[in-house]
Amino acid sequence: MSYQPVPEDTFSFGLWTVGWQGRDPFGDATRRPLDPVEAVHRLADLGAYGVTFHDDDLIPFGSGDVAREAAVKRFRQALDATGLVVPMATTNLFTHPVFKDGAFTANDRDVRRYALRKTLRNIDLAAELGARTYVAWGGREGAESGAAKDVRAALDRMKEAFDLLGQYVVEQGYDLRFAIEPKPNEPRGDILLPTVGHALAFIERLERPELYGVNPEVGHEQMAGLNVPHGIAQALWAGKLFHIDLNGQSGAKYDQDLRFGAGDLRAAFWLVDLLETAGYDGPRHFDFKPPRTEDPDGVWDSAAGCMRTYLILKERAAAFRADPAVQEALRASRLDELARPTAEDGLAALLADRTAYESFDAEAAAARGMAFERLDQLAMDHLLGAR
Ligand code: 3MF
Ligand code: MG
Ligand code: MG
Repeated sequence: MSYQPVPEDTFSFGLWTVGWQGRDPFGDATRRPLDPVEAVHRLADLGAYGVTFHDDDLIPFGSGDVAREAAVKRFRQALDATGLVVPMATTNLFTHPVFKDGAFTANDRDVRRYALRKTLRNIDLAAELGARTYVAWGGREGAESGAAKDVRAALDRMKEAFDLLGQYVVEQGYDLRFAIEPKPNEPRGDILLPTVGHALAFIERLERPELYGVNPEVGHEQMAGLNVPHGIAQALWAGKLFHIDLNGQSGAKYDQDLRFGAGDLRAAFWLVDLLETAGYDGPRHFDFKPPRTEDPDGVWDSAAGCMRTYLILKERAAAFRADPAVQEALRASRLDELARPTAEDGLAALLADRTAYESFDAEAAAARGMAFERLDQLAMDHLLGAR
């Protein structure tokens, strides 16, 4: 196996990922700015199929109309030359100091109106470039202290913002859906819509819930100590996995943005197994930061590594599923029984069934082993290449 990515693998990267200059809270940039046009060419050479961007990644904040048009034209020419597509776009509502208290939920009303206009403007560009998904990460929608944010009022404002964006997309006739990206903290002390579950519940309160799904990020869920494949599975179950941000994270600590598969490799294995078997047909999008130790060659090694690890895990997960010993172990752990409804005979039959309760032998049932350890070691063997 060469693990050489091809466009059919639908790998995409944000301009801000390979373009990250390595500026962090403790140190200055370690790399020069990367021209978006060069990023497009290098990503295409590596075998990616798509590139994504925040408005400000492509058009520097504050650019006039002439500079804006020139930047878009160059970018479009690079897309045409390479065949790369733009499956998703998003808005930067967190870098400029005006967004220090958030955007859609900033206490300042004029900041909220500006944030909406900035987003609507970039939605036009996203539609123009053929994007089908518009991601919204509420990076600074949150607080550091209790009285600073009335969370219920802020959620009203968040709903108001998303309802307006949905109205706009419908009125313009754009073929675009929104994907809300949860994150528990960083850069704010606490961020609103901190997990996949919070975002899914929020979406049901919107005027057009069908227009909105989630864009979970591996590291964001892990920062909250959560099981990523479980969260993704619930999003799939709800029909709401519109997009995904793949990266790596070692447990509940600062936002590491490691390349995909670094950090919790077992979670990455189960995630790839899930995405490849559950019918997810969206892009495999990487949102990572090549560490600031890397020079430009290291950046491209890091990007290539994200795709290579995904393809290796895809192969290992398929081998795991195809292994007769695994299929036997799955039966021994009674996964087939979990797939069967509990009371397909109906409530009356359940109530009349004496074996379900009166004569049920709880002690005997309790004594049955689940055989999960054997099953998990088979997965481990496949993951480690020992089978
Ligand atoms: C931050 C993120 C963001 C979002 C992006 C929207 C800068 O931790 O993950 O990346 O993904 O703003 O796609
Ligand atoms: Mg992130
Ligand atoms: Mg992200």
